[in-house]
Amino acid sequence: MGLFDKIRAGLSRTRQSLTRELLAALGKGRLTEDVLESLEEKLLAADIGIETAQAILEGVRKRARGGDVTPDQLLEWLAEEAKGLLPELPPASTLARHGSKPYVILFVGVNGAGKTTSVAKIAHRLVAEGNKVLLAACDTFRAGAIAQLETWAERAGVEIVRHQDGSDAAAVAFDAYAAAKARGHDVLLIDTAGRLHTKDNLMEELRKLVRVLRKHDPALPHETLLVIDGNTGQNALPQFRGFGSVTDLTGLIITKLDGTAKGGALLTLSREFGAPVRWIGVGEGLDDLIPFDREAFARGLFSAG
Ligand SMILES: Nc1nc2c(ncn2[C@@H]2O[C@H](COP(=O)(O)OP(=O)(O)OP(=O)(O)O)[C@@H](O)[C@H]2O)c(=O)[nH]1
Ligand SMILES: [Mg+2]
Repeated sequence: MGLFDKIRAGLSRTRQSLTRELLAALGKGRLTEDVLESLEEKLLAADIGIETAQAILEGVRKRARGGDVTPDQLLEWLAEEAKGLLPELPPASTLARHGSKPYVILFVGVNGAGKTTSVAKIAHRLVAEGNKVLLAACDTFRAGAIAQLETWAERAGVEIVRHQDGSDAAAVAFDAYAAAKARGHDVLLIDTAGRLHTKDNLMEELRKLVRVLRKHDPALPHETLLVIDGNTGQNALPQFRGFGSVTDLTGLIITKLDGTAKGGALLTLSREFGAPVRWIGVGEGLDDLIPFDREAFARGLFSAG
């Protein structure tokens, strides 16, 4: 499956309910104020935020110039407007070629968001692109977390640096960086424990990890990705603020889009959070993480079928 087909398949739940509702709201194809209002309701129901929905519809209103619109035309316009709201980025999969070796990516997020799986999926992809990848098992908190990452490392065919359960996560990160440097790894991916952004002591632990890592190099980590469960929708805003107060978030990973009809929230997250979506998760397998592509995403959200 190509990138576009995968994104389309991953978004099918959101798209199918959204498209059906939008076309029902369009009725006879006249874009009256009433129809626009009910289109707005449908966008909001897909968890697209109010400002984002209004911006999209304002674009559609201008394009329609008071005339009629066919269902296909409406979807096309919606897709184009949605795409225009998303930042244009270089593809995420080239992220390891930025000249820093090892290139370090830290994964953070609340419990069960999909951090460990995303680490494995990105490792898998980077290996396929010819990179030597190392994983740091910095979730020393949850029982079984290290073993879980080891299993994924085996599947992805990469090495891992680990200490014992309950050990200091910052020390693992420090050692992993030294190991990556010494052994010539291109990329170091750091898995961390799930934590609630409201728990001060846990957030302090994360702050410490970053501080200790920076003893190697103040530019570390090169990226910090906040992993968000797609089912959280727009409610992810407090998570973004909480984690963002501890470390500069460079991007988002939205997981589990395959299981939610709230995929529209991604438009708002990307636009209003000020950190771009870099990857989206559309399944549990190693191949089910896709670099975010605004064109494919917008069309995957707004198209028939
Ligand atoms: N369907 C689907 N499931 C996913 C996706 N990403 C992760 N999962 C599942 O979500 C569950 C939690 O994933 P983990 O990667 O363990 O999450 P985590 O953030 O590391 O969890 P903690 O370490 O406990 O905080 C697992 O059952 C994954 O298989 C996705 O994109 N789609
Ligand atoms: Mg985990």
